Amino acid sequence: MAPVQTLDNKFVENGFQKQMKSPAKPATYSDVVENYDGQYRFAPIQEAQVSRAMIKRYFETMYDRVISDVVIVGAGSAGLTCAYHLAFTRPDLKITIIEANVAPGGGAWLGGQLMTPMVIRKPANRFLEEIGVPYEDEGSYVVVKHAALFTSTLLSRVLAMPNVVMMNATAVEDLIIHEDNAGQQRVAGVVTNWTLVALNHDTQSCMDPNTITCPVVVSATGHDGPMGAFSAKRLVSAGLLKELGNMRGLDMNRSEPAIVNNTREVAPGLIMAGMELSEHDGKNRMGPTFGGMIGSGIKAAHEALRVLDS
Ligand code: 48N
Repeated sequence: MAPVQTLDNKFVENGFQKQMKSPAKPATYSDVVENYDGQYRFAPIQEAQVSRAMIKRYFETMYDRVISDVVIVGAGSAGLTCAYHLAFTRPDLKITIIEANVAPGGGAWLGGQLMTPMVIRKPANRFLEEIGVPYEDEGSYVVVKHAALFTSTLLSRVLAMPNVVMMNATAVEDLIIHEDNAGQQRVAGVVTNWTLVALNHDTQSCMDPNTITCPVVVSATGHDGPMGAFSAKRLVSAGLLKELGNMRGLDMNRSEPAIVNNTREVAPGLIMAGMELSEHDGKNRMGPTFGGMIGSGIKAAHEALRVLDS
């Protein structure tokens, strides 16, 4: 096969690529166009290589994470902030995020009523500085130009952490609940299935789930969406919570401190954060301001460490 030019002028011979040292500068589109000889090509590949590259990695990870140190249910602003703080604080922990949507991020892609700017009340702006999200300072609050700038930056930081695995398009459809010798029930992991399966159980005969066991589950499944407040509702049906508190009317000044200060272990082995906690406790909602999610996520990380170390 004739050698072809690649991005940084290196030659590929017989389909085997010479070990390429990283280019002095990142290839830019103009480099590609300048090198373009009218026949821009890629190094050759076999379809099976692509499939095996995905299958090997995904199922090795899945096999490894059936026993995790912490499972975080829900990759919204609270769950992702918890994952970031936990992974940063304890790089030794195997942290597994289970997110039902194909696209993680929950409700934090937009600021409110489909508008894009995101409001975060001080002092939660310190977290923006920590992860590198620019904002406009408006005195008692800050405004991020687009909510997706916050969420995509946080997601990239979390997914770059070597001890974090995220399984999106995967739903938690039950909790693993063990009973100790004293008869106390304790959450000991999650029951999972592909989300498309979880949403279609009534179309087929039983499509059994999978399990992930862990000593601590952080549930941050939000207050709306196809599976909102999942664990809070499951605690009621499992007899571990008498009744759902149900989220109350909007009050920014009451809701945000309440959600941060009440983030806690709501049942042995289960920590609840974010708007799911509003549903569990019957606390107010805050509407389009996200500092409480950040604070709750960080508090949930501290709670998870407390439970792990107890
Ligand atoms: O963004 P959410 O919904 O939840 P939080 O608590 O991280 O953030 C809430 C926040 O976006 C607000 O609602 C704002 C502050 N508004 C407040 C108000 O007053 O209206 O993320 C939850 C994530 C979503 O991505 C869901 O897909 C996911 O959890 N999820 C699940 N993932 C796996 N298994 C499940 N059973 C499940 N249920 C929900």
